[in-house]
Amino acid sequence: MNIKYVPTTCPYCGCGCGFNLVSVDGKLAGVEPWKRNPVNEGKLCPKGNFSYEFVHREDRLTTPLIKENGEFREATWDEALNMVASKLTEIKEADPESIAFLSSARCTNEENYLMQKLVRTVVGTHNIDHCARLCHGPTVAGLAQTFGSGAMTNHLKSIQFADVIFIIGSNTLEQHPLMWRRILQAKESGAKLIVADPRFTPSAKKADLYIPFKSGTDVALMNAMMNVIISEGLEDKEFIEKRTKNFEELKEVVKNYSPEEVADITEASPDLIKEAARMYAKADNAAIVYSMGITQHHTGTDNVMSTSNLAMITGNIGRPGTGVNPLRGQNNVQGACDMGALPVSYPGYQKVIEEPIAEKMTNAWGCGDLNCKPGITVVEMMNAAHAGDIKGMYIMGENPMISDPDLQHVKEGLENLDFLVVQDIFLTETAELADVVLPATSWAEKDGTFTSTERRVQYIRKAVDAPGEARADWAIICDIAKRMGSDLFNFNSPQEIFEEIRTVTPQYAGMNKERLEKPEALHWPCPDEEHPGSPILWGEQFATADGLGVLMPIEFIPAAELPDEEYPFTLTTGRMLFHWHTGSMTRRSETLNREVPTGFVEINSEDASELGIKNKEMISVKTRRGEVEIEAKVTPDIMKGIIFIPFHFVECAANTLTNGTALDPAAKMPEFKVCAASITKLDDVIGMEETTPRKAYDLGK
Ligand SMILES: Nc1nc2c(c(=O)[nH]1)N[C@H]1C(S)=C(S)[C@@H](COP(=O)(O)OP(=O)(O)OC[C@H]3O[C@@H](n4cnc5c(=O)[nH]c(N)nc54)[C@H](O)[C@@H]3O)O[C@H]1N2
Ligand SMILES: Nc1nc2c(c(=O)[nH]1)N[C@H]1C(S)=C(S)[C@@H](COP(=O)(O)OP(=O)(O)OC[C@H]3O[C@@H](n4cnc5c(=O)[nH]c(N)nc54)[C@H](O)[C@@H]3O)O[C@H]1N2
Ligand code: SF4
Ligand SMILES: [Mo]
Repeated sequence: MNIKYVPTTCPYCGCGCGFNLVSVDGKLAGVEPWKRNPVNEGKLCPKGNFSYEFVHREDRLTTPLIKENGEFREATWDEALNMVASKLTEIKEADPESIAFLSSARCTNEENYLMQKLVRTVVGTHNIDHCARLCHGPTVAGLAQTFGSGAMTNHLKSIQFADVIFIIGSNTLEQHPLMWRRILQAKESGAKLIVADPRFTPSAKKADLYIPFKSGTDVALMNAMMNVIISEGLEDKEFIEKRTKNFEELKEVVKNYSPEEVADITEASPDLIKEAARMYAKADNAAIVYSMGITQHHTGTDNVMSTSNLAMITGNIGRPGTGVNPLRGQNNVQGACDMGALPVSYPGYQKVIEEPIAEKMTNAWGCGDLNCKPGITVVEMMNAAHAGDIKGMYIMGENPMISDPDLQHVKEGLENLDFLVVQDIFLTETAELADVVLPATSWAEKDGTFTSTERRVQYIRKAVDAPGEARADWAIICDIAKRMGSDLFNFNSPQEIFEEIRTVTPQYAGMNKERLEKPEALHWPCPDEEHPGSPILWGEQFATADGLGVLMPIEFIPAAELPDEEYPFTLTTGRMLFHWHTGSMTRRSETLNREVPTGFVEINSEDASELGIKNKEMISVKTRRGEVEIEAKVTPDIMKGIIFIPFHFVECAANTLTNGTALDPAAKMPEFKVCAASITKLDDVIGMEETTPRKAYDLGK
């Protein structure tokens, strides 16, 4: 018996936990703790623990597929790669701007780097984006304006030094469990926890102070907290004076947002807002933790900048236990952004619109001229496909047929393409629509690096062989580039790619193999080999041109679609502990899927009793985009007037309902967290006396 322990990094969330994958005779058998790993010290959440279960599924993609007369047939790699290369070349020759690429936060830095290099140097467009757009796009856009750079300011461990932790719009316990462990450790040493969320989540239940408030009113809530802080003289005058600008303008705006004045908007108790403001401002060290509750709005960037306002006027930045901490979602969404899988930036956030940067990259890559026209974003790509302006699309490791807003619109867009390539590990709902499907290897079958939410760059290591003919994403991209005539993709290993990344990504320049091999790893920016890395940002100055933090006076703007007579509820969407996004992996994991086999809609107990809806009854939820039949989960843990659907389940897909038309102007984020919905009892619709719960969705073997 041949048993191997391979230390690697979790493929799910941005916490970036490490563990050992255990293989027995070439097959994964489980995971074992990696106790010396400083991120999680041997602990894991259920997704990490059972992350190996989907790897050997019988329905993994094992050969390339080509669609003929509406049916897939198996193809050789040669055939499939030639077809992709020639089709992309044909569309590109007509107009490079009519091709769009979705890169992947599930793939490695090396793979994202190559994807954007292919798009820029071979196709000649900047039409590349990925799920960060639907996630922390507003963080990148917002914090770039206020701090000069958009990433988590502190590392995870630093939260232990906080005296007060303010969580807004993050269900940390379920979505970033090993960050939550640090928060609990801080609580054990006396830190106080404030949680603001429309749902009384498992995280909120552990709070010392919980503020229920209405989805889509975050700016009003945070302005009210600042109103209290300033009117009671609790601001940090020295920090404001020395490190920031625009305070007077901010003061002028927030003076109109007293907790009493915003009560109608937020439905939050003025007393709770005051108490929260005082707790946060009076703490020696206070940290803000946020995630999708803040970003997924058409005012996502405003919401983000409000968090930085709050931190800066109280001087809570640049020290352990403080900071603005956006918890990045996917295992490598930080890295995919760092690598330039974005329509506006090259690796290291160097802007595509700047002529000297284009010249620098042309020289670095030895390629032809690079243009300075920013590309289009995820939702814009789908709109352009719909309109016939985008003709070809290449989707690597994303499943927009469940994860993008307004699925009917997405489907029509993808069906309208002349050519769609999907590169995935499973035949997803999106891959079903492709002309060519390319089988990729999973994280357990390849080497490379992921960058976690705390800007820590860590290795993943191959533990087992890929099934059938599946190939690593980086190798597939190199082959396509070569077949499209490029000689800039002669890489034999992820390490070779990483060496090139270091030369063009200033933040990664000092990260060599020897340093990354150590479990302590490195946090960017790490500009040279002597630099120790940067777990905490903005201790002395910000990354803005003059080094000052920018306070942003922000007025509250309501959500784009508000409840009315026809659609009286506010629908918000999100996630749960046991499932991951579109379920492609967690629903194929027996243990995880057993926990929660299908979706549901949370509805407040009083609302339910007014409508005569019983727990577990099948009901219909409808919005202007569509309708789903779904099981009711009647609970006091959600505010009256608000309903919540986790978006993991195709049979009752939340995104059939969500609003894809209202986009954040800076970040192009759709409003996943608010739209207007109505609820109907199915008995009323189809005249049934009793409805039986639907059988769990069957994903086959
Ligand atoms: N188990 C699991 N973990 C995950 C993921 C997963 O799919 N499953 N996905 C990962 C990814 S990519 C991401 S981005 C993160 C996301 O992590 P989170 O942001 O924590 O997850 P969500 O459930 O989307 O939303 C968080 C909270 O926002 C609240 N909320 C709803 N509307 C509003 C509002 O208007 N304002 C505020 N302040 N709060 C609101 C919801 O009630 C919810 O509790 O999780 C990562 N971790
Ligand atoms: N309603 C609603 N919608 C949302 C959200 C919400 O809160 N509400 N959240 C949004 C957010 S924050 C996010 S991040 C997105 C996520 O949206 P997606 O990124 O589309 O979701 P995933 O299910 O993570 O898709 C990843 C795909 O990559 C594949 N994959 C896994 N590993 C590999 C690999 O190594 N190589 C390749 N080629 N493929 C691989 C998986 O099989 C899967 O199909 O969803 C967004 N959509
Ligand atoms: S907390 Fe995140 S990184 Fe850690 S085991 Fe769970 S899913 Fe994986
Ligand atoms: Mo995300």
